[in-house]
Amino acid sequence: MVNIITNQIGYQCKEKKVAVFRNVTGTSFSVVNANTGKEVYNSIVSSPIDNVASNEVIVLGDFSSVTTPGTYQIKMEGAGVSYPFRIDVDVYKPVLRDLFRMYYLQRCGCEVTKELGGIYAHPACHTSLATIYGTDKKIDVIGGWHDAGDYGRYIVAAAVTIADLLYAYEANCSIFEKNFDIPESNQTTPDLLCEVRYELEWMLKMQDPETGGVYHKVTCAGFPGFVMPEEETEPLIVSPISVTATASFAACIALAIPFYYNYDEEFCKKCYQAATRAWDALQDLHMPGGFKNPADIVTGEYADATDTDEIYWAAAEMYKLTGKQMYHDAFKKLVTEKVWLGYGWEDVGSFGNRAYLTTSFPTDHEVMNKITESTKEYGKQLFEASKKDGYGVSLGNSYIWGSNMVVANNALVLLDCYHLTKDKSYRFAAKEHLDYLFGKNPMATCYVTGHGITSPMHPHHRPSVAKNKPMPGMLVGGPDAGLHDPQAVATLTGMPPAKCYVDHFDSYSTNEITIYWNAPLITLLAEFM
Ligand code: G3I
Ligand code: 9MR
Ligand code: ZN
Repeated sequence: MVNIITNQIGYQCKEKKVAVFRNVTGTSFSVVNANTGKEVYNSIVSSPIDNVASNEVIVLGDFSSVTTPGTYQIKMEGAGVSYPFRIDVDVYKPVLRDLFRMYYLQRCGCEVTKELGGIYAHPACHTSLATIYGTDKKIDVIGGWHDAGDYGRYIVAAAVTIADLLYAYEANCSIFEKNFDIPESNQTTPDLLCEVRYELEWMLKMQDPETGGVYHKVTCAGFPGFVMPEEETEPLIVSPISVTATASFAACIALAIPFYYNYDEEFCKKCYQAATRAWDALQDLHMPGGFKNPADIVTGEYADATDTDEIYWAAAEMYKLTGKQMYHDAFKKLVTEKVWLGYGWEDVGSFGNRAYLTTSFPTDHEVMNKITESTKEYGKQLFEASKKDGYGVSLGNSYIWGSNMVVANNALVLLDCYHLTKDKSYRFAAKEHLDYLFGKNPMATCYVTGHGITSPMHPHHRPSVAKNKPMPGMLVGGPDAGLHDPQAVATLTGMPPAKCYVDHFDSYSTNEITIYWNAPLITLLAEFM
């Protein structure tokens, strides 16, 4: 077991750099060149920290003053060395490339070519028509990305993924323009916008043309075995329309439209109509308790009892897009009751806030203040939690299913706070969340497949299991103290929360992957490249 822990992928030259030491007695450490063994820096460690989430006593060593590009290791007498890691300007380029290419590899309804997909190539999958639940009606909902380790396609998951990817693009568009080797690469439209459009086109098909409502998901009745996607041939079923799907659809499409103004006017018009119709449909759509799986469908539920935040997000995006009073009124009414906060498939309030804070249409001074203050307060809470944690993350003891997503999303809140306050300590706290995902965590694992020194080899991801090789560029869910699958119960019972992770293909609650876990990590990376 390694006892000196760093971000395994590396650090950019001028960023702050901190290593974690556990089970050690030494008080000083050194940084050595991994190739020559020559010491380039030495210093002393912090006083001990009792880290409850991992049940460890740890000390920290700051080596930010090492800025010369190279490959290094951290050394402490009697405690061994860390894994080698790089310091350089471009350390995150390869991981960004794979994190983004994952979306191409998750494409449904088209061939993934040998040339671009390697061993994960497959013929067009899920190409049959899908039956609308409870009817004989069949519709074409071919396309989009497979959600996760399963082959379902779910609207709420899609909406937040697209929002994150577009925000990543907005934050740093030049890194997303070309050379990602997707079929549309290097044309006039930037690669990121092409890939996102693949999903948007599918989302448009999920809208009921009659009512404007949006179907919650399309899946088979159950999950298949560990097969490639074209081998899942059970009938496809479109689950009923839901409020969360309809509202997050409206929000996401409204957010996306301006990105395509310069590339495809017709597409923008079509999207505008779709978003407007979804919003209108919401006025007659009520679902107390939220979407629930029909009795005979057991695929992902994305059950979210609270749909007000999705409506809040939709109102804000529709206002930002159109400047129309009715959307403004709807948003103001909701903010008056409560400022919704949070990023993720379940909590989308912060997306709404972001839209309102950046609209070019007139805003209400009081509403603006309320949102700003609440966002700062939320960021401050997360900041304080991360200060108390030895590994620098804001989860406290709460490691839930998809905790790595929470780490990434909390980092986005910290960045929002940094942008509002210009206080750099928020930015550094966000960066520590990135370091955590890339290896500076109690599992000493880089949670992105194919990157770092130790990374998941057995993700709960059907193509990876079918091909017996982990597809690169996927962020796994990470520790889940709830032990939500039999494998987790068998291997993790009694472990401290931050160590409830097992690299086993049966552990879907700790070792699955999803499109909406990669996405906030990409947004976070975009800020640090
Ligand atoms: O929100 C509560 C929180 O209040 C509570 O303190 C905490 C304690 O356990 O639990 C939280 O709820 C958890 C919820 O996720 C939070 O997002 C539930 O326990 C947990 O069971 C639930 O897990 C979700 C899981 O589906 C099961 O429904 C994951 O978030 C969600 O990412 C996952 O999504 C699946 C799809 O259904 C199917 N495709 C794969 C995908 C990833 O595993
Ligand atoms: O593969 C499924 C995964 O995508 C889901 O997140 C998870 C929870 O809904 O369920 C997985 O499927 C398992 C099912 O729930 C129980 N039988 C074993 C399946 C894994 O192969
Ligand atoms: Zn498919």
